Amino acid sequence: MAYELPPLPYKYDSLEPFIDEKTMKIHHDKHHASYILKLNQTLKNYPELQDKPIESLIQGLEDVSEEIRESVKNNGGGHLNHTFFWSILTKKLIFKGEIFNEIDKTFQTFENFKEEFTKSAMNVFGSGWTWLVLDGNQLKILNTSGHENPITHGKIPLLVIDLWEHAYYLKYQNRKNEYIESFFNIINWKKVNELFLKYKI
Ligand code: MN3
Repeated sequence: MAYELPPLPYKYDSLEPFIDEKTMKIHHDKHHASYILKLNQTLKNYPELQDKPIESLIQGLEDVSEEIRESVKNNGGGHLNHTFFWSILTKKLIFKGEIFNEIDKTFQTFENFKEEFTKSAMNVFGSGWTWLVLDGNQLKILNTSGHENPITHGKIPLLVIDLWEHAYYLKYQNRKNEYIESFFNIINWKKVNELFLKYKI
């Protein structure tokens, strides 16, 4: 058994004009695929880890042999983060749900949330991710670097933006702020709401 690249849950051009088809194609077919390839190479001599769901592998990173832990964190994290990222993106969607009440409760207004999330994303230095997570019952915005995933630290991801340059550079070049602004047009709030309802205590 080996990890496999899951197909994108929509077409490469579905997120146009916010994320362009070419970026999606390279990002999914080349970058995401390469993390899986390297993860499988890393686990070649560890058959007991090859059948684990990717979430369990990353959640239990501390139990992974030190020899391969960094590679599992980077490449397994790359696989998990990208799979999650694709799943919370969608074509324009009108949706209302409890997650918005919780956002208002935590950040006062949606605009405040958007502002804080954007600020946090702009502060990611180098390659990383900005997340909305559930920490117990509390919504929090946090950044991780490389391909670290918050589940390693017991927090549950609800939403994420990929801030590696490969995620936006073809279309946006240095205009990272425009990419983040665009991201807010293609969030799958229905999915985020489902996760919130599933994992809130
Ligand atoms: Mn990426």
